[in-house]
Amino acid sequence: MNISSFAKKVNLLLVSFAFIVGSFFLSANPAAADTVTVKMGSDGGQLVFEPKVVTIKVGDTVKWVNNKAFPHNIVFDGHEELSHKKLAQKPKAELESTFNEAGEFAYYCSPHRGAGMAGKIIVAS
Ligand SMILES: [Cu+2]
Repeated sequence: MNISSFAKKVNLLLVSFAFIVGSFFLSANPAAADTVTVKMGSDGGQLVFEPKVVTIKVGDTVKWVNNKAFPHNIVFDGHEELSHKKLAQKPKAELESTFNEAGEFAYYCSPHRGAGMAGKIIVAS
């Protein structure tokens, strides 16, 4: 082996090493928590959550934004800590809940429950 090909091999080794170390740090870094937005009331004024079903991961936050046909609220039966029972009156008012356990969490808007204003948050582990 001459000097030049030896240098190329060392160089390749260093590049591979840097790549392995780099990917280790990427995978060791836990996925950052996300915030997903759900509209309260469709743009067309329908009494729905949009999107109706949202899938997130543990540690993520759902932000509900007053869009149309308010006031609205957020009620998770049996989960006071996730609920926002006080009616959101103002345009663009925001309500937030962070989901720290996996599972399926159904909720509704109490003034519009009869009209079918309900949704579900699926929290994947
Ligand atoms: Cu509502």
